[in-house]
Amino acid sequence: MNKIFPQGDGNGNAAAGTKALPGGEGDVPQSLPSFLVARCGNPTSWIYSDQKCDGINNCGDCSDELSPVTACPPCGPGWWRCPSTVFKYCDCIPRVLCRDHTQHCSDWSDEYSCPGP
Ligand SMILES: [Ca+2]
Ligand SMILES: [Ca+2]
Repeated sequence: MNKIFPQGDGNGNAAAGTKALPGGEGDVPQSLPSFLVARCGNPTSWIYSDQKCDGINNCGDCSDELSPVTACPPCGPGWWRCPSTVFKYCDCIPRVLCRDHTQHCSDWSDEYSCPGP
């Protein structure tokens, strides 16, 4: 990924180039422009802004996906709205997981209500 890092500290030393991955703890990206960064419900966790409302649970607690906390739009046409049983998703799952004979919604609606992909 191409991310912007600050210049040296004025003494000719390049700033440290190692950053924790998004979702990591402790390394708050204060050097990044604020529009690139979104905070999770856990203030020590952060994600890149484009990971907000993308359907994937990047924060680990879904604070990047759940409305009204994050004010995400409703599930898109390729998604089925339900309480996910899969850690990776939040309140929408990809419709390809519908009718695959595996439970992905806590109410089983992916197998019984969802019309399929
Ligand atoms: Ca996300
Ligand atoms: Ca399923």
